[in-house]
Amino acid sequence: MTQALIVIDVQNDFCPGGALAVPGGDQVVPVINAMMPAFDAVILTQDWHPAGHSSFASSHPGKDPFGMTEMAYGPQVLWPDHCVQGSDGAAFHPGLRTDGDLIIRKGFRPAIDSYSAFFENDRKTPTGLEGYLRTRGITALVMTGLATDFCVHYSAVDAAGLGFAVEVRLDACRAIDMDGSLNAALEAMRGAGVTLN
Ligand code: VGL
Ligand code: ZN
Repeated sequence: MTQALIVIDVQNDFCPGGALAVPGGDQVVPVINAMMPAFDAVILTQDWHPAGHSSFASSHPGKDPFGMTEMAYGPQVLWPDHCVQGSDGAAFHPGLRTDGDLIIRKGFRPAIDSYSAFFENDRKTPTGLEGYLRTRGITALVMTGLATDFCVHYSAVDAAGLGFAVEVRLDACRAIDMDGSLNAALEAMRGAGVTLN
């Protein structure tokens, strides 16, 4: 079995002081760093939005962050401006080891958000990660990072659906938890056959 560690969106904007801070987001950094040496491959993702991205509430006059809108592909949460390409907020947390094998960026298409590391929020545009993993013979994934209830959740469910063995390490994740989104995410991951540890 070839096993990869997937490190989702451990970026400044998702850590305390950031534009879309996840409570305790920075606490995952030492946990994830310590996990890295045990894996055949380490893959990091970066949320990577152009300025004025359609997932930003600021792009929808009259709408507030954490409200909802309707996109061409369905309902979409509106977020504060975050992880703008090249900004400090989009950089990895300075304490995170980034000497992994691959960094994959997502959410760069102006009209589509992307929570999952595999498919964008239209649920069909691929990021390319599946091909990378398959061509490297990787069959098992351990997922960590931010946020448990959004990007980790969608990445884990997609990976399980693609046939990878998926474990989420909850001690290496933190959640946004708006309107019960953490419990819903845990249920969805369990239902998809993801192991929660
Ligand atoms: C994320 C909301 C918006 C995440 C990214 O990384 O979980 N959440 N963009
Ligand atoms: Zn985002």
